[in-house]
Amino acid sequence: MKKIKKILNMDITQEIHINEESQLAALIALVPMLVFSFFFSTGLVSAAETTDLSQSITGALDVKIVDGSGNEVASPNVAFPSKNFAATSQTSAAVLGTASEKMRVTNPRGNVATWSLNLAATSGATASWSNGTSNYDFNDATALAADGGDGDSIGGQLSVDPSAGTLAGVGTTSGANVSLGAFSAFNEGTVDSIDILSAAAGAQKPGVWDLTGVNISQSIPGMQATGAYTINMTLTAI
Ligand SMILES: [Ca+2]
Ligand SMILES: [Ca+2]
Repeated sequence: MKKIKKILNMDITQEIHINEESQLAALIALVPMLVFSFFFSTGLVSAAETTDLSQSITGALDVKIVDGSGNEVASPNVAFPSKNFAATSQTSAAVLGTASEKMRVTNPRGNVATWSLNLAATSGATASWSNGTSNYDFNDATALAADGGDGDSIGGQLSVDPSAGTLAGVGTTSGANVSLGAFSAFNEGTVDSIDILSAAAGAQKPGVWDLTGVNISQSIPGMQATGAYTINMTLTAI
């Protein structure tokens, strides 16, 4: 009887041992499932999509006449000093580009450094100063404001000297490699446009520059009738 009891004890012990192994095996089998479940629940299995953001910046090479605050001047004007009627020719001098009417060139391009700024009569080589009834020339090289061999019958010549002008870079713009033009005078069919500023290859790009202090001078024929004369000129940046 005692022996049987011992055997039973042994059997019972064996039974328990079998159960422990079984639970361990079940736990080992559960580990990959737990790991998979962990990754799945934390989102490491995911999908993706991409999108572009876009931004356009527009602009073109430009010249404007601006005031001291950089605002475009509505009706730019260069007033030569008044002259008395005279029997012989005389000259009148003025300045193109002042603190309140600066010539501002804007090059917004990042890949082109070169440009030039020129001055020409808006109506072209046959333009003239006019007070509505009388005229005088702006591109006749004949001495003493006499008429020469050009297409009209009036004398007078406009000369432009940018060389003493003042160039100023706007903001962080450098003035390096931007050059003031040389003295020149309009001469019908020969000099119909005068370069007053030009940027070489090394000029900053993009950049913004202000030009002031370009001296201009006009010869007026003797016996020119009184009146308020005007001629319209165009600044072009190319
Ligand atoms: Ca002429
Ligand atoms: Ca002439």
